[in-house]
Parts: sequence; structure tokens; C-alpha cells
Amino acid sequence: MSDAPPSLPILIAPHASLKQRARPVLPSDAAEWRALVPRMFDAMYRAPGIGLAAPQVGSRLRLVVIDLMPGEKREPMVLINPEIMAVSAEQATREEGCLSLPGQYADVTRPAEVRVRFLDEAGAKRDLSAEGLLAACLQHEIDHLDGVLFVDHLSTLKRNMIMRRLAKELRLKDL
Ligand code: GNR
Ligand code: NI
Repeated sequence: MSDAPPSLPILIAPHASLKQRARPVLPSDAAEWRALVPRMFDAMYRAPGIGLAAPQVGSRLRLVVIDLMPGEKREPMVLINPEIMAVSAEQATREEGCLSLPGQYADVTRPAEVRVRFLDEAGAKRDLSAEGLLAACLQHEIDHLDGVLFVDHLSTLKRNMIMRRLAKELRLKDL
């Protein structure tokens, strides 16, 4: 007992790893992603957050975990090599946050509905149609795999304001 690995730190922007494009998970990566998934859920539930992408914990794999119900009735999802296959013309705006930009929130406009293809933990090909919070979360997480943060969807002015505020708040936190 008590041989659980230490919990994974979540990288904070501006960290170079958050700007990199992750690479597809290959069959030979099985041991690595299987070890990583429970540690990603642990970091996500602790935060707490509703999603986490592997680049946020320093992994270069195209791997995402999501749980929109991180409280009592958990509904964990693992998405390997997720791809957006289709998006709706209709857009939706909602407030987003990101564990890599702690304490920062902004309204982000994205397609209201998406169809996502991915491999599940058993290696089965899955198709998922989503709207609402799940659609936003899927796009937010897949963005992370491409080195994109929610602030990259905002105007330069708003993005700079948020990045400066984050830096300032983190500076104060360390005093
Ligand atoms: O916890 C999170 N909440 C959230 C809210 C709206 C849209 C996306 C998200 S994902 C975020 C966790 C995170 O940073 N995932 O990368
Ligand atoms: Ni995020």
C-alpha cells in the first residue's frame, strides 16, 4: 500500500509544452497511456476540473480525460486520438476556464455541436455527438492537443489582459 505515484502537477501557461502539438497514440504507447490515465483523472478530480488533456501534465500523447460530473456520480471518459469529424454551423458562447490558466475565465464562442471520433480504453472506435457543455469541453480538450488555449479564441487585447492578470496573480501567490 501507499505506493501510488505522486499526483501529477498541471502545467501553467505560459509553458512551452502547452503550445506544442501532441502526437498520435500508437499501439506501442499502451503501457505509457495506461499508467497516465488514472493519474490524469486524479489530477483532474483534485483540481477540480471537468476535463484534462495530456499536454497539461507534460505528456505529448493525444490523450484526453473528461468527466462532466466530477462529484458524486462520476462519469469518466477516456479519449485516445480524438478527432473532430463535423461541427454545426450554429455557434454557442459560454464561459470557459482552464486548469492551466487558474482563476481566469472568459466567454468563448465555438460551434454549438460537434461529432468526435476516438478510441476508447478498450481500443474500440467510438463516435460521439455532443452539444452544450460536453461539446465545449471536447473542443477545449482537443485544442490542447493542438497547442491551443481558450484565450487563443479571444481578441489579442482580451488574451493579453488575461495573461497579464494570470502572471500578476501567480506572482502575488508566491510572495
Ligand atoms: O474544468 C474545466 N472547465 C471547463 C469549462 C468550460 C469549458 C471547458 C472547460 S475544461 C476545464 C478543465 C481544463 O482546463 N481542461 O483542459
Ligand atoms: Ni484547459
